[in-house]
Amino acid sequence: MPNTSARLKNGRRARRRHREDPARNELVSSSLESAQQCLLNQDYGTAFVHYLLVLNLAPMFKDFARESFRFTLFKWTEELDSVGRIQDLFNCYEQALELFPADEVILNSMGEHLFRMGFRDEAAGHFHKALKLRPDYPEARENFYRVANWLVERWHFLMLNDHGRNRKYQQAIQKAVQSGCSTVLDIGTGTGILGMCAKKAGAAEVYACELSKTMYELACEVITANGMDGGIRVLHMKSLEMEVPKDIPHRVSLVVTETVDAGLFGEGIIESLIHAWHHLLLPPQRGENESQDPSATGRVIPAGATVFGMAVECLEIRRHHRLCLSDVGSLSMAAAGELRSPVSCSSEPDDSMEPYTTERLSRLPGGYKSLTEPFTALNIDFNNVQELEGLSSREVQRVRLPVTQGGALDALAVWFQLHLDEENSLSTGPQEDTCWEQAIYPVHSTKGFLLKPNDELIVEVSCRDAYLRLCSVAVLRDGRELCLNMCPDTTYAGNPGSNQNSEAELCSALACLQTDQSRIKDFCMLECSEMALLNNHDYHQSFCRALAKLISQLKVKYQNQVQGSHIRSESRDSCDPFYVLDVSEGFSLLSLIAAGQGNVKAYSSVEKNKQQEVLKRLARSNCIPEQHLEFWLNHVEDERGMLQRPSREKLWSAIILDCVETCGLIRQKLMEKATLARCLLEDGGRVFPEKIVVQGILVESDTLLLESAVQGQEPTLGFNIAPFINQFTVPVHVFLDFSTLECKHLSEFVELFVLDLMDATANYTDREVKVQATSAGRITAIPFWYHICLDQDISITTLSHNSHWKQAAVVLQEPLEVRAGDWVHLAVKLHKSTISISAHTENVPGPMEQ
Ligand code: 44T
Repeated sequence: MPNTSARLKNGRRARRRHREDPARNELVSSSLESAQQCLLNQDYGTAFVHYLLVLNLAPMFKDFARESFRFTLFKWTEELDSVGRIQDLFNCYEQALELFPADEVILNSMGEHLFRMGFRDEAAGHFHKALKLRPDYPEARENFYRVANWLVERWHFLMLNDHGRNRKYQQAIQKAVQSGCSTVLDIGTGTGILGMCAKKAGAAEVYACELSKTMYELACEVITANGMDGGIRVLHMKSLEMEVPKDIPHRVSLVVTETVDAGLFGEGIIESLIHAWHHLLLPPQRGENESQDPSATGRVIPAGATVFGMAVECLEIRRHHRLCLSDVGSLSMAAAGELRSPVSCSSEPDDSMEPYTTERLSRLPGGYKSLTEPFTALNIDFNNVQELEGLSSREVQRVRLPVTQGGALDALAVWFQLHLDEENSLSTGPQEDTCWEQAIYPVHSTKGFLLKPNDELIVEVSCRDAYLRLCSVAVLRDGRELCLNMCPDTTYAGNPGSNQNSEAELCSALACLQTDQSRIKDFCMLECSEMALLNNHDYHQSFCRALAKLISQLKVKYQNQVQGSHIRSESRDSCDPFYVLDVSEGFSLLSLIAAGQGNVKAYSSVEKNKQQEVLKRLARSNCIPEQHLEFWLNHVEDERGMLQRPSREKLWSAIILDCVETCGLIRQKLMEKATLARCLLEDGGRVFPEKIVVQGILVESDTLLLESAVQGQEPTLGFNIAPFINQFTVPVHVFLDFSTLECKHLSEFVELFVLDLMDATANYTDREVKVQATSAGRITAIPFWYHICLDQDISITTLSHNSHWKQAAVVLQEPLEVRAGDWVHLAVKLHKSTISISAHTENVPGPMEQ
C-alpha cells in the first residue's frame, strides 16, 4: 500500500505549485474517478488505495471525499477482518487517521476493532478521543461508557474517597521525608497522589512510574495542574523495567507504593520490591540499633503486611463456584462430570485458573457465616529483601483451625493489614469500614463439606508464582483425618436442602476409580456466572415450560392444518422435527432442554469442546437422541451454518436470544438480532423472550456516589485531582447487588421501559415516566433490572436471589431533592442498547413559594 502521507504536507507554496502542476492534477482527477468506480464495483481495496493517493496529493478534497473515504475504509477493513488480515486492517486505520486525525467516526471505529482484538486500553483511548472531539456522538459515548471501567477502574474513585486511607499514607510519607528520605519513587502512581504527598512533604527529588497509559497521562495532567510538573518526573513504564541511571539518575531512599490487590500480592508487589531493592533503592538500614543517615539508606512504605484468613459458609459464593443442583430444568445433571469455576488454588499448575476471586463479604447477598476465628496466614517485611526472595521457597505451612460454628465449608476469605510504618496501618478486613474487598478462595472439591463445631480444619498456606495460596486440605474429626481433596463419598454432607441422588453418588464413585492424573484433567470449566446460571432452577424451569407450551401449540396447529387441508404440498410432515435455535452466549443448557421436548431438533451456540462434550453426555444420560442436538458454530466454516434452511419452507420454531449481560446491561445489538430472528421464524414461531420490561426505583445512595466519582468540593489531601479523574465518570454503574446496596428507597418499583422483541412497531426510543416519591430525600441513583417475559404468562426477573445477573444503576449527574408525594419526571431513552435516564421534579411551587 502506498504511503504518501508524509510528503508535501500543507505549505502554501507547495500547494500552489500542485494546483499549477497539470500532470499532478491529471493524476488526482483520474485517481478520484478510479476510486469512485472501484467503489461502485465493490472493489474496496483498490478504491481505498486511490483515495489515499488523491487525499495525500490534494488535501483540499478532504471535505468533499470524507464520507466516501470513510465508507471505503469501513468496507475494506471489514473484508480484511473477515480474512484475518489484522495487521493490514490496523495499517489502513493508521493511514486514515494520518489524513483525518480528528475524525471521531474513524477513531471510534478503530476503537471497536482494537476492542475486539483485546486491546482494551488502546480501544478505550480511541473512544475517549472521539468523545472529546464530539461529546454528543452517541456511538462513541456508548462505547466509552462500556470500557471506561477498564480504563480507569472504579476502585480509583473509592480509594480517593477513602479519607482515612489517604491521610494515613500522607502521614507515613511526611514522616519518612521529614526524617531524611529525600529521594522518592512512587511505584504505580495512579493519579500521582502519593508522589505529590512526597513532594509536598519536602522531598528533593520525586519520581513516579505507572504502567497503564491512561493512568500515566492522567497522572501527568494532575501533577501539572498542581504545579508540580517541574518537581515530579513521571515515567510511563513498569517499575521492573526501570534502570539507574537510564530512567532515574540514582538510587532513591524511599519507595512508596500501593500496588496491592485484595489478595495482597496480585499486583506483583513482591516482584516489584525485589527488583527495587536490587536496582532502584539504596541499601537497607542494617541493625535495629544502629542509627544511619536515612538519606543514605533505602526503605519502603508500606513497611510490611500481615495476612489473615477465615473459613466461611456462603451460599452466594457456593452457587458461583460449584454445581449445587442434581436436576436443572427437566434435566438430570448426574452425568455432567466435574464442572469447575476458573478459580482454584489447587496444586496443579494451570494458567487458566485464578487462585482467588474478590468480594466484599459484607455486601454479599444472603450474607456469610464465619466457621473459624480469623488466623494469621502470613507476615511479610517489605524492607527485608531476603525475606521477599525466600517467600516462594518457603515450606508449605499447615495450619490447624478449630471450627467455631458448624456449616458448609464454601471458601476461605482472606484480607490483610498493611503496616505503612510503625504507627499507621490500613486493614482490609470484612468488618472494617473501608472500600476494600476480600480475596475469596472457594473450595474446589465438587461438593460441599459440612464442618461440625468440634472439627479442626487443616489449611495449607504457600506462596507460588508470587501468589499467596490457601487450600483447605483436610478435616480432623474424632481423631480421624478426612481428606477434602479426595472423593467425597461418606464424608459428603451435601448442600443444605439439596436432595442427594443415588445416580449422582454412583457417578462420583465411578469418577474416583479413575487415576488421579485423569481426574485432574477431566473437568469442564465454566465461568462463575455460567455456574450461577446453571444453579438457577427457576430460569431453566421457565424456559422448559415456555418451550413445551410453544411446541404443543405448534403441534395442535399442524394437526389442524393437516386435517383441514389434506395433503397440501407445503404442509408439514408430521414427523418433521421442530427447529429451535439457542443463541445464548457461553454455556447454555437451553438447547438440550428444547431437544428434550420430543420431536425437536435444537441448535446450540456452545463453542468450547469440553462444554459440547458435557451437553452430549447429558443428552445421552437424559435419553435425548444425540442427533437432536447440533452445534451450529461447528458448521459455520463449511457453509452449513445456522442460516441453512431446513428442507421445506419451514424456518425456526423458536429462537432463544440472550438479552441481558451478567453486569446488568442489555446486550449490545439485541434489537438488531431480534429483527433478524423474527425474519427467520416459521408462522407461529417465537422469539424468546417476547419482551423485556425494564423496572427501576428511585434511591438515595451515597455508596453509589463514592464508586462513581470523587465526591465533594474539598481538594483531595489538598491536591486538585477530582476534575481530572472525574472525566472518567460513567453515568451507569454495573455489577450492582441491589439487595445489599446501602440506600434509602424513595419510590415504589416503577416500569421504566418496554422492549418488544416480537413486534418492532411496538418499540419507541424515548419515554417519559412519572413516579411519585414515597419519602423525602435526595435521589442520587436509579437502580434498574429486567423482567424477561418469555411469553404472556412466563417471565424471569433478573432481580431474583438466585439469578446469575447483577443489577445496574443510572447515577444522576446532580442529586435531586424530593419531598414525599412529589412527582418526579423521568426521561428514559434507549439508544442502541444503552439506557439513559434524566430526572426532574414537576414544577409545582413548594409551600414556601406559594
Ligand atoms: N484494587 C483495589 C487495587 N502498577 C489497588 O497500573 C480497593 C479493588 C480494589 N505501575 C475494589 C476495591 C479496591 N510498575 O494504576 C495501577 C497499576 C499500577 C504499576 C508500575 C508496577 N510494577 C506496577 C504495578 C501496578 O499501579 C496502580 C495501582 S495498583 C492496584 C491498587 C480500593 N476493588
